[in-house]
Amino acid sequence: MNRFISSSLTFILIFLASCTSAPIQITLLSTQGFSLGSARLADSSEGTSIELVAHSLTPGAHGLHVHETGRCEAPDFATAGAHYNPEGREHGFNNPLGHHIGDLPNIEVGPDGTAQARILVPAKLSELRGRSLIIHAAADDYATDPSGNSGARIACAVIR
Ligand SMILES: [Cu+2]
Ligand SMILES: [Zn+2]
Repeated sequence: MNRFISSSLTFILIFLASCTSAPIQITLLSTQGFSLGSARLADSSEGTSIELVAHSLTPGAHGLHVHETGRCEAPDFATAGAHYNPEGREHGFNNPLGHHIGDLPNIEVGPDGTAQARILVPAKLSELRGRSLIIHAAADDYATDPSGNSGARIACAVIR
């Protein structure tokens, strides 16, 4: 039920955003430079909505974050820096000292290696420009500082 309500709300927010701002489309690249999907970002009254579509991933939960620097360079996307954290907090929704603005819910990859997600980030799109969106090899545990034990950075997109 909660899931239904939140996805309905997200849908409405995306609809409203589509009336008021020009969304941007970004490409998620693997460390070898292949496309692993894309994301569409749009301003809304509540922040920025992200509509993500990905493929060729391992099934299961994968961490997803906004990282502070818009540089996706091989071999490991370390150039993207830490999670976007303008409020100087620790990592994780379940951390009493959390969480980063760049912390996002895990994406669920199906048995066919694809995933779709709609997410709302509590920051204006203009604030996210020049940063990056990253998918990790493992799930974010929502608690371990600074990155939720989510493993390697496997896909990266510059938010232009
Ligand atoms: Cu990350
Ligand atoms: Zn974080």
